[in-house]
Amino acid sequence: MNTQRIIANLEEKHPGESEFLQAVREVLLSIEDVYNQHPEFEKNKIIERLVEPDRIITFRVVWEDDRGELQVNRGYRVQFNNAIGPYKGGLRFHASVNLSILKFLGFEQIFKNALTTLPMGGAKGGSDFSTRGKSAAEVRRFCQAFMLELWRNIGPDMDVPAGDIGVGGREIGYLNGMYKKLTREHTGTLTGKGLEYGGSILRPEATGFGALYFVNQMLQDRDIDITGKTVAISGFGNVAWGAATKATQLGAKVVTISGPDGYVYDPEGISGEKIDYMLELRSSGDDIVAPYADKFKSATFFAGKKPWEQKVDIALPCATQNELNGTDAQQLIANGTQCIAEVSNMGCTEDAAKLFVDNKCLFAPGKVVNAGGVSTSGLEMSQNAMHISWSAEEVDQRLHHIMRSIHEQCIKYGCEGDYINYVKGANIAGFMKVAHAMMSQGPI
Ligand code: 2IT
Repeated sequence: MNTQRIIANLEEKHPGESEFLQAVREVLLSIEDVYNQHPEFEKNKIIERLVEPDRIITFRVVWEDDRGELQVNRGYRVQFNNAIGPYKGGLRFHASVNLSILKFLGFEQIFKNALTTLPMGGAKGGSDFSTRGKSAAEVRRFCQAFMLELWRNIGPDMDVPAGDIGVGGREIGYLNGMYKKLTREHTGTLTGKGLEYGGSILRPEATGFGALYFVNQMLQDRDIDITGKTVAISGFGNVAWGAATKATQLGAKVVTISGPDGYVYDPEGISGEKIDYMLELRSSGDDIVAPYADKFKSATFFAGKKPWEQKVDIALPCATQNELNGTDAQQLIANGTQCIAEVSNMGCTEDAAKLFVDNKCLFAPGKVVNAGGVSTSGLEMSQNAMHISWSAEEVDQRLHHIMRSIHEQCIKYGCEGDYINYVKGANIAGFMKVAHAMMSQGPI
């Protein structure tokens, strides 16, 4: 494979899509050697096919705000690759959403989903609509208008959306309600549903819980005990909440959370009612964490700063893409941080990720660390298909098993002497599965 040529072609074709190009570069550079050892990949034009989505659907979403004024947003669904199963991936509602971001997320989702061991293809969707500052009625009207267009393109064996940033239980409820109304079928076409209408127990916690199971595996592999370790978490949404909950349960001490306004440092640990307070902060809709430091006197708020400047043992970006840059990485390395795990998708910039790998840090990428979320969505699909529901123990056991299996795949493909290159391991393992599935099914 001529990686440079493929990347140059893509850059020429999609000049503005910086996030998508970044995600593609990371995968191609990881798999280059393996790819060149298998001439059948080249012969089947696997890379050229993989970087082109199966299809992209864009649509207009018109909804009425509380003043009676019409608002127009753009909706998207990027159905990237269904070689190993129905399209699967979240919906992101955020003002920053554009095609580059959804293509990067959809591309990452292909490999992530392949690693989960479950039969799911890769997709992503969403809208440039932001729930911030919107009333509950506005969010409901938007979700209904969004589904009015999307419903023909999804289905339980075709494409199964879920949540992502800005799309939680409330939004999935409205989306599912409208889908059910339009199709007259109650199928498992969305995941992240409420427990009363087909959702899986543990799905809200799953991304954060799975991430901590994975981090614990990474540490145990190096004979490091997580008990008593300090943890910096960014973000304060559903993923950060799940990660803080499980980190605390495992005996670690979470000392930061963050929002667009800055971060709070709480040396006494963010546990118990403080974790519950994160949910309250989130549901206020203001998207700020500063009130935490007013409520809990042990905490200090740092306006406009990121938590990576604090000296901690474990760093967990849980907010959004490229939230940890090269300068942050240098700071973490200088502080002797023992483990950095991306819980957000592509949480680290390219130079930050490269610094961690070059310095042989214990570092893992989002597509393995956060795979517990979509895995539990896959388990929700299984339960829906069988018309049953599993207990918390059953789901948690399966989640554990999946995260262990992902870790093993990283070791299998990522061993470089006594260093485990999780980026390389994840990309090769995911790629091999998808490439073989594509070749078995012909040039389509
Ligand atoms: O990034 C992700 O894996 C998600 N937002 C979850 C996707 C899903 O289908 O549960």
